[in-house]
Amino acid sequence: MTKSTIAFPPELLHAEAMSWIASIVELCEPRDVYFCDGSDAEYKHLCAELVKQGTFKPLNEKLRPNSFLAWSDPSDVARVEDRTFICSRRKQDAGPTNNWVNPVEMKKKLSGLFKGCMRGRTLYVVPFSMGPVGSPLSKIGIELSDSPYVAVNMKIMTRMGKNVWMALGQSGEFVQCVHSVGAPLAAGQKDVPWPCNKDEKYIVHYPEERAIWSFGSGYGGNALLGKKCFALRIASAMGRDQGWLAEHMLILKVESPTGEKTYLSAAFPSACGKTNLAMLIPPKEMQGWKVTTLGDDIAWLRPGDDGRLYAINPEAGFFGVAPGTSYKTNPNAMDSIRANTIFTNVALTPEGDVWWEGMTDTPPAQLTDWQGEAWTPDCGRKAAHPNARFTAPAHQCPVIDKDWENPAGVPINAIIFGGRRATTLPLVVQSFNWNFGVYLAATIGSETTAAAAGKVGEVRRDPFAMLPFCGYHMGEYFNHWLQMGRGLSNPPRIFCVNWFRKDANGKFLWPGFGDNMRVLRWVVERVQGKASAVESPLGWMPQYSDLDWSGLNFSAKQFNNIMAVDTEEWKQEMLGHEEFFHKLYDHLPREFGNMRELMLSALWRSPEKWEMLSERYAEEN
Ligand code: SAT
Ligand code: MN
Repeated sequence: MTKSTIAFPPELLHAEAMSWIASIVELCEPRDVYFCDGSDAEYKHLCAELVKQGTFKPLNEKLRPNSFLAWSDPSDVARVEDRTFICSRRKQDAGPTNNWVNPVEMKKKLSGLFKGCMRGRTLYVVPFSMGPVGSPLSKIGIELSDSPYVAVNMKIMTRMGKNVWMALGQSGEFVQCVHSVGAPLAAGQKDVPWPCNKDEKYIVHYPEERAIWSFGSGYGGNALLGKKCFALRIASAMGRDQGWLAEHMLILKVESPTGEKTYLSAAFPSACGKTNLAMLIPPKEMQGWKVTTLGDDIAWLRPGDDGRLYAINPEAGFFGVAPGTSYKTNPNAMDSIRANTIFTNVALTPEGDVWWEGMTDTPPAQLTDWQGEAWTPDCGRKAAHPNARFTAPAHQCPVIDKDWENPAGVPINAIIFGGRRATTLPLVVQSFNWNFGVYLAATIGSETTAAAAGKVGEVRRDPFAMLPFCGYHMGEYFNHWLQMGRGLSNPPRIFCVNWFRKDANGKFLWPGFGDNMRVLRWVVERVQGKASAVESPLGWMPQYSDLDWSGLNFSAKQFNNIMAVDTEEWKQEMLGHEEFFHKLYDHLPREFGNMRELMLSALWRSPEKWEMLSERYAEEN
């Protein structure tokens, strides 16, 4: 294949895109080039090809219609953060929390790796829109990938196909995404079911050029470049320059029994049940309350002319963690994946369906595990990889909101930040104001468990749940959030939650799941000015009588335990903030210093004297 023989589709009128595609063809030397049109017929055809090649196993048509199972190479099962780079021109623009290499040097390295890297393979041209095609909040990308697995996943996860060429026109902007599994085939060489490169992996972002180059992995966020690479890392840098926010947040709507609608977005570090919260089913005793889903992972937020913040979900599908998902924990997710779904690294049942840990109470008597080995419940191995995934169209979710594709977005009334903390952080608190909310969001994190590296109980800060996903200096990111607040006359109210507080015996104090609706109700009623609260050094807190307890046996004493603000714990916590902020010192907002001082002085006062804090916070910030 040479660049002069590329058959561009008639809809593609963008000269710059065409010459860029030609230059990548010249560099990577694919056997041929295929332009995806995004049709269902094409999807079917590509899936059939993937079956032929051994990458996909078709699942039982009755049990899991039009669905497929892929098993990856055992070495290619998750994002590779230590191989992820933000190559801004200046090191300080990437900041101390990102890996950085000089872009000139990185390009030299990558042009070596990409030279001829697609030999023997087809290059798929995947035009996609993050957000509804043509929405003023959406952005276009073009991914050039030698992986048909990527092409079919992108069809589910984004708006992909021909009409994107139309939206792009002759001179529209697009993000350049180049992806190779890094496994060229010599003449006559037989392919493997999951090609990847075991020695070299690079997930590289050039934020100034809005370009992404990914080499060596076929998996998830390493390869589906619309997701974390574009919609978070590149988009966060775009948002900084253009006055909007790209966030690692779910979006949901709460509707009250009287029909009032409140839109919430929420950020949590990984393994905090974001998909479960996005699709929450309220307890049956809370008659008439309804939750609908707009997104489970990423939100793009932009100020509207009315001074409110509007959100879209840039994605079109769910790329969710399978293990732990069940009809008990998340029936809506289970219904979303009942058909037309790609499963990766889950186990196969003898009937040709899928299974993973936690899907049913009793595991099947025999399975084929995610590495293709025979599996029985007593074999001592996991049947599914813990990071096994499903890729499913969002419209299959039974509680998908009717506005989930509204090109104007939805007005966000409240933003929730969650931590995973066994101690210290109360169940819920409302920030006094936007700026203080930014401070609290900058300090969220989770305690390390025995399985993770580091000391048990050590807090890993994950500001805004964006640590691996911010495409520029984290301190500048905090400043950008403060700046955004200044431009909003009706900003969302900010809340912090912690579903994971434990008692002295290590037992969770809060039931979680559907019962989180009790907290959401208070949040909604605070936004509407209906619920009362008391002041604490951390913000406004509900009292026992402010929450809806119908159908749950939860005493005032239990509530006080889960809401307690312990001065000694908070002295430690504030030291932890300082230690973390130290890393970002030269770019840290000045406002953060004032807020620390106020928090510290408030913590030193007795609870009887906590009153009027809100006014002091407002004055000083
Ligand atoms: O693989 S993804 O990056 O898409 C998901 C995740 O790791 O959070
Ligand atoms: Mn995520």
